[in-house]
Amino acid sequence: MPDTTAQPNIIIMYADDLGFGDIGCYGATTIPTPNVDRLAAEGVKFQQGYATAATCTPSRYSLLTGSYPWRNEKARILTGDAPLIIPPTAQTLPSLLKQAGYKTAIVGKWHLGLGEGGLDWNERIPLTPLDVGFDRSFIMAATNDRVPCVYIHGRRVDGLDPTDPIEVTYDRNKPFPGLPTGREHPELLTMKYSHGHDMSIVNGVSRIGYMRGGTAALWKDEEMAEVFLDKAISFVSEHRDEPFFLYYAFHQPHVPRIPGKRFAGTTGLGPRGDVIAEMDWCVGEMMGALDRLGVSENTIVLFSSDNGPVLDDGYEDGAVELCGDHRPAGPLRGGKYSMFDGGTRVPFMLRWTGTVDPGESSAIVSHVDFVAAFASLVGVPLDPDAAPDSLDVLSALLGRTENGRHELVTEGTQARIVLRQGNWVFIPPHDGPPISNTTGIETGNLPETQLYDLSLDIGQIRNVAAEHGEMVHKMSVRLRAIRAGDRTRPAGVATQKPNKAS
Ligand code: NG6
Ligand code: CA
Repeated sequence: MPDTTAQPNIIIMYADDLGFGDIGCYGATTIPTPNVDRLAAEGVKFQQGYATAATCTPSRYSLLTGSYPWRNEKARILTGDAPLIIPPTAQTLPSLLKQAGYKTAIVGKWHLGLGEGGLDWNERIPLTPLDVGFDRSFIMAATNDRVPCVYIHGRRVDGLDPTDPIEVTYDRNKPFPGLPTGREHPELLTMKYSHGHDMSIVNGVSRIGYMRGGTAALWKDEEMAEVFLDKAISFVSEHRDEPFFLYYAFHQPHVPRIPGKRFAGTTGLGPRGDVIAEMDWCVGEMMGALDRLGVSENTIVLFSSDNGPVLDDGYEDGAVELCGDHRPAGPLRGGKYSMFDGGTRVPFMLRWTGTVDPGESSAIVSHVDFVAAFASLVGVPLDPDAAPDSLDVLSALLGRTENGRHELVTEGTQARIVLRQGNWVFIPPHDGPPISNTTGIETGNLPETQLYDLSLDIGQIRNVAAEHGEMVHKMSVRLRAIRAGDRTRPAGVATQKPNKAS
């Protein structure tokens, strides 16, 4: 039972584009994920755990701020040179834990912007994770398919040789003269692109954006898993004797999928399966480290994913051809980018050995709730204007009740928002293709209103809008009100001292 002095360590392990059906404990049979499966078996496994968005930046924005992403128009997939989109004054998940005395760190994918615009990558970076609540930061700026392909340690590019400065641009009209691109020199590529990703070539792979210089600092994709794991374990070891918070944000299974030698070719599903197996190994290594350090019982471990799955996300890596019977989104419709549940319903589990009873939960919970729930756990009051959409669902997260959220807003790409109430899902009419011609994923765009009853129809096959006019009306009015500015966290919630979870 958490008492008023509960200060367990907290680790959030966050996969990138891992689907609801991609791991064993959620039904996958072809990709071995013994470590994540063990984590689930030792904790609470959520059947209705959600990201707020079907893409990365907005989803991570919510996790750290407790705000729905569409409230900030900058919370869309960012380029690698975009400015920081979280105001340094905001109360965030790491900053509130810091208020409670935690040491805080991020290791892995960031994708929430750096600096103030016009960043010089060779200088001290003015705005980084260190300015929104993290004591330590070892990150990639954006995604593994976007330049700059370097690690950033604190405020500096890691391993940069000052005599070989880095330049970065996302201006399509300004490729660096004389430097080969994927589009002009496909013969130089070790993995071909299928759409986009035809600009600078780094490590044999063409990326989004142009960069030159910084040769000594360039990452090697096949080593990235171990590089991040090493940093993550060092942080935990160094802070074993004080409360710590680690946001360990994997790059897997985002494109380009390039596993280390140990996992290449191990799954039969091609690189996408192999990097999921590799990510699972990282989870196991971290769990082993917690055991060795003797902190497993005093550490909450959360595992989830920033958005749903995609097979062809821009490289010819065999993900489509080798998928076989594997269903990355499990029984759900759509995937990454989609307004359907496959976009945002993700693997979601919490282990707190000795405190939380193992089991399954059908409570509806969202990453946006971590701010209020953990504020409540550690007894830090939330600022009145902080985390406008974060609900204190701590009891549900700890598996003590099935009462999670009644209402939830999620979004597909382009901030197209969807309302869930109870088991009803309401998707407003939208222009645009019903199926993406690049990824082949159903977007959720349809000229008519859609209403689904998930209690009978988890696959969102039967649109019952015509039979439930009143529900459609009620939900469209509510969605408009929320969009127009209604905050969804009742004022005053999560400002009281904890203990109510017990
Ligand atoms: C898209 C990229 C995709 C991926 C995504 C971001 C193209 C054609 N597609 O624009 O490959 O990088 O952005 O993914 O460039 S996310 O998980 O970080 O949101
Ligand atoms: Ca993602």
